[in-house]
Amino acid sequence: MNQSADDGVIAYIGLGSNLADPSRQIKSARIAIAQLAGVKERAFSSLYHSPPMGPQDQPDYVNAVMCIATDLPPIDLLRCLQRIENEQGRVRKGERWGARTLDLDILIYGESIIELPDLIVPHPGLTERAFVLYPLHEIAPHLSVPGKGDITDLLAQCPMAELEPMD
Ligand code: A4P
Ligand code: MG
Repeated sequence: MNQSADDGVIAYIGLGSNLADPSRQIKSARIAIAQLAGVKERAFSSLYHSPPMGPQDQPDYVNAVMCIATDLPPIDLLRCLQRIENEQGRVRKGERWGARTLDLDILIYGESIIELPDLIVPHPGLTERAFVLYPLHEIAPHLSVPGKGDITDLLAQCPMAELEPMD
């Protein structure tokens, strides 16, 4: 169901946090995203816990995926998500894959394949990351990821490893 809908385009957002009470950060971000003008929440996955990908000297992460219907163009949606990251205390230190209070990635935007300097969609990490694929599959088990294939096939090639659903 990644076609357009009455309320706009169906998009999927990846949420991640590993600082300052990560579960609370994810829940606050969910509310902030759902309150954006031009955005309606369609589904929200369970929260998932996992060890950090990248530098290991940082806390474990909490991740989730949200499905929205939106009439915001993709770049406007990105700017809104970056504003929410900043409002929740995100500090960019320039370290790749470093610790953060909140990371919001546009995973999928309808059928679009976008390759702009500031925005690549579908998100390039999507196919390798268990902490993205499993929550995405939970809320969209029949999804076809533009240019990448069916979510079930992607999931079959990505071990769950240490990813754990939280209560
Ligand atoms: N950007 C390009 N495409 C997109 C998109 N589809 N969605 C640009 C959002 N942003 C996109 O992002 C850097 C730039 O990516 C932005 O300026 C935007 O224009 P950023 O959020 O400032 O920096 P970042 O998040 O540190 O970089 P990056 O490469 O996006 O990091 P990732 O890939 O998000 O990885 N381990 C676990 N277990 N769980 C995690 O969630 N996350 C990371 C961060 C590392 N390890 C993790 C997790
Ligand atoms: Mg990011």
